[in-house]
Amino acid sequence: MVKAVAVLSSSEGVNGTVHFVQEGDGHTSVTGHLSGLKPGLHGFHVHALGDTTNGCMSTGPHFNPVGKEHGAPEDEVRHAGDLGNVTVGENGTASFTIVDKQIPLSGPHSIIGRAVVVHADPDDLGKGGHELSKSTGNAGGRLACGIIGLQG
Ligand SMILES: [Cu+2]
Ligand SMILES: [Zn+2]
Repeated sequence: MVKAVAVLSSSEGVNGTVHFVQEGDGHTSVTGHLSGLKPGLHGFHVHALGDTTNGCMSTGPHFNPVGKEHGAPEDEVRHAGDLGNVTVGENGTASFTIVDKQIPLSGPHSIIGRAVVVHADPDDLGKGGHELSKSTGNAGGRLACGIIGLQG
């Protein structure tokens, strides 16, 4: 069993920890806790690069190893990194578990060394009709990010 963790922080007071566990059947369980966010939906993705030299901007686009358009987690056409939205409650925190089969922790499409990003706005899951819907889900600014690293 491979495990990984990403620690998110930002100067705007958004913090969190996201744990990843690759199950034997190829699915990865993602369990996260975030705080300091405004209530509502926030886009949540794996971005391609584990580079935060220019903050979350340098984590690149959504992880997309097979060259598809942006979509919802349950869609056939989606970026591997498209994990949809997390729901933040009135107290500004979110606790969630996502199970996904396109974000392995080993092999050629591994997400180790890439980054998780939480956005300012909801991800429209490719269906908003905005010019950015098919690339980013029009999820707005990158509020916080963390590099996905192996965990013992
Ligand atoms: Cu993103
Ligand atoms: Zn995407």
